[in-house]
Amino acid sequence: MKTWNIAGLVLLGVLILAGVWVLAGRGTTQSQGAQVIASTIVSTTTPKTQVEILPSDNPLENMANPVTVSHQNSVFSPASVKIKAGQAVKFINEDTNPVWIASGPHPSHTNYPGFDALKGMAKGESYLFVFNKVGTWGYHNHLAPGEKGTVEVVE
Ligand SMILES: [Cu+2]
Repeated sequence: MKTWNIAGLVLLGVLILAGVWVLAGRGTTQSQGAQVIASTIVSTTTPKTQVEILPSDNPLENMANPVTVSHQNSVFSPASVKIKAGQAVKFINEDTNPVWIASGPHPSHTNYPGFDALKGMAKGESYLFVFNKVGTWGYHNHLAPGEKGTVEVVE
C-alpha cells in the first residue's frame, strides 16, 4: 500500500514536470514568433533610400513581405524603389488627406495597366501591388498629381 502511494506520487511529479515543460516550450515559441514579426516591421519601414529585395518563388510570400512606401506630409518615402520582378510593394497613406495610387501618366494611367488603386485611401489604409513587368514605372497620387514616385523593376 505504502509502495503504491510513493509510485503514485512519483508519477504525479513526472506529469507536473511534463506539463511545465510543455507550457514553457509554448511560451518560448510564441516569443520567438513575436520577435520575427517585430524585426520584419523594422526592416520594411526603416529604409529611406532605394531598397532591393530578392523575391521568393512563392507569390504568397512575396505578398507577405512587401517593400513599403509610405505617403507622409504629401511625399512618397522612399520616392524611388528598386525591386525584382514578382516583388510586392505596399503603399501606406500616413496623411489625413486621401491618397489614390496610380500609374502614370495622369489622368489616363495607361503606362502600367492594373497599377491603379481605383480609389482614394484614408489615413492608415494601404494598397498592395505585385510588379511583374520589368521597367521603370512612375506613379502619382491621382488626387494630387504633383506627388510622384518611381518603382524600378529589374529581372
Ligand atoms: Cu492620375
